[in-house]
Amino acid sequence: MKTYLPHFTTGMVVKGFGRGSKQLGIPTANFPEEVVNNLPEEMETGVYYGFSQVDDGPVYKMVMSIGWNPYYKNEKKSMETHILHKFEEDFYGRLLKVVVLDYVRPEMNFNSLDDLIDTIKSDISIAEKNLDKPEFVGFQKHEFFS
Ligand code: ADP
Ligand code: RBF
Ligand code: MG
Repeated sequence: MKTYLPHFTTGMVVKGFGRGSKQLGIPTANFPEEVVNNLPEEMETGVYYGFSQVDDGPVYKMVMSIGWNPYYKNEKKSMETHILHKFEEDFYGRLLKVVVLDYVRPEMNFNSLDDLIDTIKSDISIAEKNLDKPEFVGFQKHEFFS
């Protein structure tokens, strides 16, 4: 495990870049700039997984992308959480708590949107599986979550 993990953080869900991630079936709840700027300096950009909670709702598994999104040539660093649960409604403006537990891979560039999506789907399977491991399961009931 990386020295800066687990990493606990909280922030309000803000509007992202509006690229239609939701239309692709992979909505990502974006954190505000201040939260992104407060990440540990040593924390590499890339894909991570852990657990997340919206307000005082249930704690769900999540995958997170931290970085510059080379596929979209972003100028701003972002921190986007895709929660592994089907929500009935959007939750912009609500409080999102996350614990980042493990690193999957660095950020990559892709030749097509399909390749990006296939890779994200594989990230999701990895998270889904690994978060059941004994070293991680306990975090779902961590006192950090309300
Ligand atoms: P934006 O560019 O504004 O971030 P997205 O298409 O990425 O737009 O959609 C993100 C929004 O979708 C989140 O802010 C949240 O309100 C909502 N949402 C619904 N289901 C999920 C989910 N499973 N994971 C993350 N966000 C979700
Ligand atoms: N964007 C990239 O440019 N490169 C990546 O390697 C990448 N990996 C991602 C992994 C996950 C698990 C998620 C949720 C997003 C990732 N993204 C990546 C960000 C993606 O470009 C962004 O969520 C788009 O809005 C999807 O349409
Ligand atoms: Mg988003």
